[in-house]
Amino acid sequence: MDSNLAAIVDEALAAADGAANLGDLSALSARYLGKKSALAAAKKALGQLEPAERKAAGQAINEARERIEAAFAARKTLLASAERAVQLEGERLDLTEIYGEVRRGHYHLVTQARDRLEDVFVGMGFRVAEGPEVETAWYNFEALNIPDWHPARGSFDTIFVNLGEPEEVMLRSHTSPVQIRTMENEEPPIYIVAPGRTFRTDAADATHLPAFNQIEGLVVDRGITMGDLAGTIDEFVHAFFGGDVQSRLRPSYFPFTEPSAEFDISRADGSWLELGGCGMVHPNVLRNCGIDPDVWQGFAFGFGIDRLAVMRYELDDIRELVNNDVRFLEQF
Ligand code: FA5
Repeated sequence: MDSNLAAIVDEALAAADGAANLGDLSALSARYLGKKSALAAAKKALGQLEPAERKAAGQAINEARERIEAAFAARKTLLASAERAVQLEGERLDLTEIYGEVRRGHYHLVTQARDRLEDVFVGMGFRVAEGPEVETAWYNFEALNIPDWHPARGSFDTIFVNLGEPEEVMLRSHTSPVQIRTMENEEPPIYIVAPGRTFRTDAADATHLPAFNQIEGLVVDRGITMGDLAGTIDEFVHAFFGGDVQSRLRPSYFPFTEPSAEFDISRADGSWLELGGCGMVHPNVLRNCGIDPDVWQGFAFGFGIDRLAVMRYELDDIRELVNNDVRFLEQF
């Protein structure tokens, strides 16, 4: 009986090892472990043995079955993974065949400008903050000292969203709401820049886009003066454009800064180019955010990133940035 069983096991193990695929393996498994197998027959024959012999013989048959089952299971795992690898290889799509040679892309030039701006400001000690693109009238206007009767609301050419009260929810028309969100949530001193998308009803032309990018700067600390603002802008302009470029402030008006200024940068031909607006944070704005203007002062600035890219890369038309013509974009 024992030598007979050993022969069955040897034969079954060799058969499992030799199975070329899962189909063959399943047929062999039926032959060595199924109802008509030699093993099943041996089990049936147990009944004819003396009770004393029956136990040991039964155990031997069970052990033989376990060894055969283990061999089949191991072979099954191996064949299944090999068959899967063949299947995956067959289904693999070689996309390079469709597009020919693989070309490496790069960031869009507005993203490059934005990344560089962040690098320069982080190098100067600012932190990058963010805010939502859909805003309420409180953040886009009220808290920035622009009540609903204020004529300045009109100058922002706002795109309103049909939600809640009329003119209550809008696509932000500038990044200045991030000033409010930051001051509401953080204690001074505050040194942040907030780049992001902004939206206005402006029709697209050579210098305007309806969806464009701004970067906002905000500093709130003790003893901050207009000199700090001018120095920060000058430092930034040198770091971003290089040592030869100068900056200047010109008096202007924004409801959320007092005094307010536009800032320009010098061009090679000696003329000046407007970059954005800035000023000392208006005491009403600080108060709206629960900050005491007798203790804390601040300055803020905001300018267009797309316009900055236009200047830096000397483009003729801002619309080139959104036409998505790869032949144009891959030059930068
Ligand atoms: C503002 O949006 C103020 N929030 C800036 C500011 C911040 C002032 C903090 C004081 C303190 P203004 O509307 O001028 O200001 O827009 C700022 C810049 O955004 C412009 O100088 C310009 O560079 C850019 N910009 C405005 N409209 C467009 C447009 N349609 N397309 C492209 N760039 C634009």
